[in-house]
Amino acid sequence: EQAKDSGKSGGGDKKITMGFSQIGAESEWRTANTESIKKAAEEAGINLQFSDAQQKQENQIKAIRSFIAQGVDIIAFVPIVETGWDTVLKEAKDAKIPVVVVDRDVKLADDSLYVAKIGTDSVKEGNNVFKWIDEYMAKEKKTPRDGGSQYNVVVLEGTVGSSVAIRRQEGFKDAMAKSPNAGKYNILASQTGEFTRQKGQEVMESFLKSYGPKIDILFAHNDDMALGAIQAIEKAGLKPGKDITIISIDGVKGMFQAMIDGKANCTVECNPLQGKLLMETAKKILAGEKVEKLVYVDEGVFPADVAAKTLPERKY
Ligand code: GZL
Repeated sequence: EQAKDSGKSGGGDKKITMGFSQIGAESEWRTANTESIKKAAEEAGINLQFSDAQQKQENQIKAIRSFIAQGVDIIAFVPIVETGWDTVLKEAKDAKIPVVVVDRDVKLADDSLYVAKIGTDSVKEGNNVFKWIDEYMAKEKKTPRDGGSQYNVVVLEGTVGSSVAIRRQEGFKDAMAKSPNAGKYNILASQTGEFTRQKGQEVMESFLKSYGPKIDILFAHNDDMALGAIQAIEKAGLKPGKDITIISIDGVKGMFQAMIDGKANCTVECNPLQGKLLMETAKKILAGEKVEKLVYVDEGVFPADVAAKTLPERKY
């Protein structure tokens, strides 16, 4: 018997309408993520209703409610923080509108409230950060700046409560705990810089005031905060990338340039180009095809010594 036509497209050739709630424009990475989604929607012939939440979860919830009221065919969103989504996603399910989670994770009582998650493995990114640091400090035979027996580390964390900040920190600490060199590292301070350049600079200024001469390593949860911190380190009369070893996550062009300038040491890629996979997944869902619950996009690790060669190939 012909499945009851819910009036939703995907089966026939009626244009698909997708409601997309993006968190904002806080970093070069986010901008690239947005561009990728808009470009992919256009190429896929999908009508994109795009909403920018200006970093507020309540604006995302409002946007999702308006997509439900509009009767879009499918909803996709980047959850700025991982909790607080159960009610609004239940409303989408009751309205028979499938939901795809993009980039960050949600924590729900009932995982059936979303059909698929497309993004990156934040724990692995955190693991890669520590593994690179451990190899680099050994290879460079660096001595701790305070003459002690441990490398002192400061951390600029991402948005409080975001799955990415929680998992990157977890991955970093797990890899450290598992390393035979765990005793060589001491996390002096760890505070959110909200993924922005401005806040990263401000928090690094406070770290330098409290611990300046002791800091050996900066781990920033994203490149934008690292770029802000580099300005603070220079203002304090120190050499970023030399006095303080700097590693962050994303792999944006600005960070490649900083490495070419000798002011940073490594970036762990987190791939924002998720638009094409999202649109393909949306079409499959609306055509009634089975899709993977969780798909990770590819990502690598880029130390300073490959930065100049790699920069021309970078797409974001
Ligand atoms: C990572 C993404 C993070 C980036 C930041 O998956 O959610 O948000 O690392 C961005 O640059 O602000």
